[in-house]
Amino acid sequence: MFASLREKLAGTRGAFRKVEDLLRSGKRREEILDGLEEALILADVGVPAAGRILESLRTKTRKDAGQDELERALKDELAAVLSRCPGRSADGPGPAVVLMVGVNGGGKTTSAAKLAARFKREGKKVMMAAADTFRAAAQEQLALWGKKLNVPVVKGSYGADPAAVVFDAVQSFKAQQGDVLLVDTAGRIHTNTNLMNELEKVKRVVAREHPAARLESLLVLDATVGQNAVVQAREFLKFSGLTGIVLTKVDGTAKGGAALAVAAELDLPIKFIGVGEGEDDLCEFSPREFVEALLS
Ligand SMILES: Nc1nc2c(ncn2[C@@H]2O[C@H](COP(=O)(O)OP(=O)(O)O)[C@@H](O)[C@H]2O)c(=O)[nH]1
Ligand SMILES: [Mg+2]
Repeated sequence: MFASLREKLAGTRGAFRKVEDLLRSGKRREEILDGLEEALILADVGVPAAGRILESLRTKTRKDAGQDELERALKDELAAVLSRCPGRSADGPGPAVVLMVGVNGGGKTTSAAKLAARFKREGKKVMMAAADTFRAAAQEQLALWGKKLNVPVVKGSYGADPAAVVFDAVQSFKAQQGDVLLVDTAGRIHTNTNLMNELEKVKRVVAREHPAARLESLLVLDATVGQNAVVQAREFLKFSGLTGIVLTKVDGTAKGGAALAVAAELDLPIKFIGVGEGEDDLCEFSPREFVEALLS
């Protein structure tokens, strides 16, 4: 598992090579710390997070700290940034409804399918709702995943009210006593209604129709856009229901360092990372494991 995460992070590891080179340069602590901030920013960690990490390193390491002490301290700081908002567990008792939200192309539909596969493996009764009614192909894409995973999908018609699709899906979820309902939503909408209002409406429908269900809303962010993931996410923070982040496409990008920028700036826990296009390519996010895979 660890070895495969290391492989999947090959691109991002490349971006962190400068950080490693500095640590192993044999230079004095001062020189290393001076170069480190820039190296972290170049690795897409983000200016605020890089600043905070350096400040901690300066206070927490000894004046004559060597390579090992600096490396250990850096790993601790990176893990601390990534652990800033510990995640609520996605798998508590009782039924759960999980909304996938985020911009088009970020990986919502694929991540919904990956989560469906994951929960199914755990023996849960899983359903999906195709509430992205903006693109006709979006419903079809989820239906195909449903067929492949043998998970029922409730669809609406192209242009239908997403809240109405979710209403139908919740009725059938209750009737069949499902454990997890994954709701794929649109990154854009047909009507003039604001997307965030639309999501609030979907959330209200779930709360009203299935008050016993835990509601989780995962913001799906594409790691390949690097720092822009933070910019993208800000709009979605207007939606009141967010409980966590899925950072996708961490494989094959040099910008996985964006995980640190996202964690530092959004006050939301990263719960999963996407590391490929297949149904098994989703890892539960562990800050320690991520940092060790990145820098060792
Ligand atoms: N390499 C890689 N590709 C991904 C990942 N997640 C999604 N994708 C791809 O990104 C594209 C957009 O994903 P999709 O789920 O349709 O995005 P949506 O518009 O937010 O629903 C598709 O081609 C997916 O196969 C990932 O973790 N790794
Ligand atoms: Mg989609």
